[in-house]
Parts: sequence; structure tokens; C-alpha cells
Amino acid sequence: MSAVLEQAESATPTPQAPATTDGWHLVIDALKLNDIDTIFALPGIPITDFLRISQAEGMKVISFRHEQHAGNAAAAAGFLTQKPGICFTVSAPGFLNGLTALANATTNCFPMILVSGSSEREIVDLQQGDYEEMDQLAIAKPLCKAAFRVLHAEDIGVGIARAIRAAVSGRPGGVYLDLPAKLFAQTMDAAAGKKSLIKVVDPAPKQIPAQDAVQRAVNLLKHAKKPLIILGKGAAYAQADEDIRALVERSGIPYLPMSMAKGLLPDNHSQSASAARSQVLAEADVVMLVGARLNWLLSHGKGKTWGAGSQKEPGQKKFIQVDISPTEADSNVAIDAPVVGDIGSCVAAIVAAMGPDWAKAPSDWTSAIADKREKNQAKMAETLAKNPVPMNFHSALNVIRNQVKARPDAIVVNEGANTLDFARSIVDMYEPRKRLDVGTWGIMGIGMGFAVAAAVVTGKPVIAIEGDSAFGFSGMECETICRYNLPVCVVVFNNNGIYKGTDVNPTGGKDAAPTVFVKDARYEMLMQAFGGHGVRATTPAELEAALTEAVKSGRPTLINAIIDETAGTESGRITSLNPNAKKK
Ligand code: ADP
Ligand code: TPW
Ligand code: MG
Repeated sequence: MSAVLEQAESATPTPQAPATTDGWHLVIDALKLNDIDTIFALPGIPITDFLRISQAEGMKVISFRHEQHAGNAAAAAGFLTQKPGICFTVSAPGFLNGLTALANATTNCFPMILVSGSSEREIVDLQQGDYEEMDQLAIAKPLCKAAFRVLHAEDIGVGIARAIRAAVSGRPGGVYLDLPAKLFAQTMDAAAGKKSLIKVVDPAPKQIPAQDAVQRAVNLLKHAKKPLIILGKGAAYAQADEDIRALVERSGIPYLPMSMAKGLLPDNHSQSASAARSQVLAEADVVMLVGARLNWLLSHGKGKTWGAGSQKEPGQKKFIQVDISPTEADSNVAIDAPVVGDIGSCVAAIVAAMGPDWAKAPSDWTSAIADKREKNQAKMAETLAKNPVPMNFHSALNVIRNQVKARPDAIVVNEGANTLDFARSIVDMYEPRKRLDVGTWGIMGIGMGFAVAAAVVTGKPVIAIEGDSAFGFSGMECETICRYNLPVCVVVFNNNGIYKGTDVNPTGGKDAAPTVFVKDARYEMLMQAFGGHGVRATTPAELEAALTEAVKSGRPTLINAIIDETAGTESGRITSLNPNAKKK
């Protein structure tokens, strides 16, 4: 048995000592028992040997250059697979570096487990100054769904089982697991060790909605004159793709995908209202949220966006909310029909309750949306066809748009401000869970971690559409991409800075303005430094040639796309959130 450290055979014919196992092997065996085969990590005391042994035992170990990116990779793997992504870090500083990813995963409802080695409890608790001393459990607790510590080898099975259940059941999220250095070297009888491990049965149990809740929702939909469905990343995560398609198509209701729900139905679907977003949000009378929260990304369900007078006022809408979290309803505005359960079960129950004779959404509503959509799409097509010098966001993104259309199985990772906002609306997605981005926080730094996970977990080509600032947060992971030879093509939208490259120091002093970078930085050389391919592209034709080749070859590539430094706007599409805009 792999988990067993065989005792050295003694020369004397004394009875053989019983086979033993240890903390290292028990952790690995517990993960394997639960079908977890990949670990994202950064080595050091006390986890170096753990990672070595993991690899020796057949685990895939992806080793990063900074823990935040290992953590982000684990989170993305969790989102894509519904299994908790696993990230291992060293104590205090490594743990803290991973913590941003853990908190971000929790915010986004992605299941992951951050496992950090920790220093000696006795010394930490008396604050006697151990190597990398920190009370990690206490610090992690408020930033994740659950936090556990295992002190004894015989509890490793329970610890891992609890961490898995906490991460994936109900609303998914991040879990912290604290493993003190001493635990790894503890030994116990191998048979007892094996017995102590738990294979988690039904880790994310279905949650069936109550029939009266379903009926309440269906009644609202039935009498709606201007119904709208909003699909969020919870709907993408749920992998209930066929049920969701049935709901949309059987009801005939227009739908809006939130950014990571793009592709759940193809973006060119006739019922997509993306190109008429402002109109449908303002005018809809019944809105059904499926795995989407009414947070800032949806203007909290209030204000002009929703057809109300003031920013504090809710619109005159009825809301249905399908969500696994019973406390999500009423978080911002009153929810008239909460349907609590897992999305697959809820949506299937709603479709069943609609029955076979459901009258499709009123045609005056759907045709008004279709008109608006056609007009806006025609306008967009005109803009995309232009070929300005230098390139702007549109002409460069048009190239990526065409590439994704040709390779709908490719995964798009996207971060930045203008680079994010334009890519979200220009690059159509055709398949579920193919778009990973800055999520609920609008966080910069997810780029290379998400790209590595997407490539490792799916084996599909990855196109990372990165603002030059955004890319900087994780750029060193280009080495990781090259080291594992991953099919990742990073396209850096290089406009010499944050939002724009045109700011100047108002004092006339020699320090650059805070939002601008070195002009004409050669980002492509970063990939070349590690043996990957680097291309500087100044025209859509150059970008297209390089991107097509990268996706075809699967070779790690970075394309430095030179974008007009005047083309962006402050904060992209969220200019209004700047305090200065509020003052005005
Ligand atoms: P978006 O940013 O795309 O609008 P959010 O992250 O705000 O999406 O919302 C996701 C929602 O989906 C959360 O409220 C979460 O509780 C819910 N959710 C996640 N997984 C499931 C699931 N399997 N079934 C039901 N709801 C889910
Ligand atoms: C962890 C604030 C939001 S967007 C952005 C920053 C720094 C970068 C925008 O520049 P970029 O894109 O990427 O070059 P573009 O196309 O507009 O020029 N730190 C964190 N998260 C966030 N969101 C910020 C800072 C921010
Ligand atoms: Mg920029």
C-alpha cells in the first residue's frame, strides 16, 4: 500500500513491527479518496516534503511563484469542476498571500480549500516568536465559510471531509484548513489510519424547492407582461445547462447573462437581451434572478437603471429569486417569490410547473427588444469594422471575438478596466463556463492563476485578455505557464497605464503620474524570457496571425497588443463609482 512507510527489515528474526503511516500520507490519501487529484501550491517549510510526496504518489502538483495565484487557480478549478480546488501554502506570509484568493473565492461562491502549514501551537499561543508565527485560524475565520485545524493524525480524515463539505454544500465558498508542522510527521498504525479516512458521500446534496414557492414564482411569471430572466455565475456553476435552456426557450422570456454566465446559452441566441440591457432592466415588470445577486453589479435593484426615479428607490418590479442561500432574498429590495434550492432542482421544478401549454412571453415585449438589439448590434458591427491607427479596444477585441467564434471551446480569462468592460460586451461566448473574470469584487490579479487552472483542468486553449495594469499583478506566472507548457495565450492590452496612458504629473516634476507606466513596455519579452513565444502586435492583422497560431499550437504565448493610449475612460464603465463623480 502506497501510504505505508515500511519499517526497515531487521536482521534478527523478531516479529515485524506493524506497518505505519504518517500525516503526509494521510492527507494525500484523504484527498485521493475524495477524487481530488490536483494541488496548486508554493513550497517551503513545513509543506515542501508534502508536495514532493504528493507528486511521488501521483498527484498533479502545480507549483506557483506567488501564493495568491495558486489560490486563484484553486478557486477557478473549483468553479469549473464543482470539486473544491486545493491550495497549499507555508505559514504566516505564505498563508496571508493565499488569503486574498480565499476571500475572493468566498465572495464569488467558488469552492476552494486553502491549506496552510502553521507553526507550533504552544509557541504561537504564548506569542513566543516562532518561525513564521501567526494565529492563522483566527485570521482566516471571518474571511471564509469555515475554518478548521487538525492536531492529530487520526483526525485528518475528519478534517478533510469537513473542509470538503463546507466548501461545496449549500452556497459554495472558501474553507481554511490549518495543518501544524508537527502533524505531518506524526505516525499511526496504517490500518487504523486507512480506517480513519472518510469518503464524503453526496458532498453537495440536492436541495429541492418547496412546491408552494415554485407555484408562487410561476404565477408571477404567468401574469408578467414584460418578464426578464437574469442568469448569474451561480447558474453557470450549477451545471444545470439543459434545465436552464429549457426554462428560457419554453418560456420565451428574454434573458440577460451576467458576465460569467455568458455562454450558458450562446450569446447569439435570439432571446439574449444583452444588446438591449438598459431597456430591459428599466422596463421589465417581473424579473427572475437565477444564481445572481442584486449587488452593485445590478445597481442593487434600485434607481434609474431599474426605471425608478432616485438612486435609493426600488423600481416597480416583482422579483423572483432562485438561489441556494435562503438569506439572499430581500438583501437589497423585496423579493416577491424566493425559490430556495439548488438551481438544477429549482429550474426543473419551475419548468415542470409551467406545464405544456405555457403561453410564450408577450410578443410586443420580445419584438421591442429584438428591434433594439438589432439596432445596437448594427452600430457595434460598424464600430468593430473600423481599423484605426493605432489599434483601439474595439479593433483588437474584434480579432479575439472572431477567434472565440472559431474556437468556442477556448476559455477566456479577462481582467482590467476598459479591457474588461469592452471584452465583456464584444467577445461573444458560445459554451457554458468558458469565461472567467474579476467577479463580484472586480479584483485585479486573477489573470494568470485562473488561466493556469483553466488550462490544467480542461486541457483547452486559454485566451487571457489582460489590461496592462491587470497583467502586472500576476505576470511572473508566465514562468509557471512555460514550465508546465500550458496552452495559454496572454493578450496584453497595452495602453501604457491604468485606464489610459496619458496622465501627466501636474507639478511638472519628473515622477510619472500614478496611473501611467513605462511607455511602449515590451511585455512579450516576459514570455520569451522563459522559452515561450512573444509577439508585439500593432495591427489587427498582426494580432490575428499571432493569436491564431497560439491557439492552434498551444504554445505559451504573450501578445503585446499596442492600444491607443487615449482610447480608455476613467475606471472603464464604472466611472460613476469614483468619489469625485459622487461629489459632482
Ligand atoms: P453574478 O455576479 O453572476 O450576478 P453572484 O455571484 O452575484 O452572480 O450570485 C451567485 C449566486 O448563485 C449566489 O447567491 C449563490 O448563493 C448562488 N448559487 C451558487 N451555486 C448555486 C447552486 N448550485 N444552486 C443555487 N444557487 C447557487
Ligand atoms: C486588487 C483597482 C481597477 S481596474 C485597474 C485597477 C488598478 C487596472 C486598470 O488598468 P488596466 O486596464 O488593467 O491597464 P485598462 O484597459 O483600463 O487600461 N487592486 C486590486 N483590484 C482592483 N480592482 C484595483 C486595484 C483597479
Ligand atoms: Mg491599461
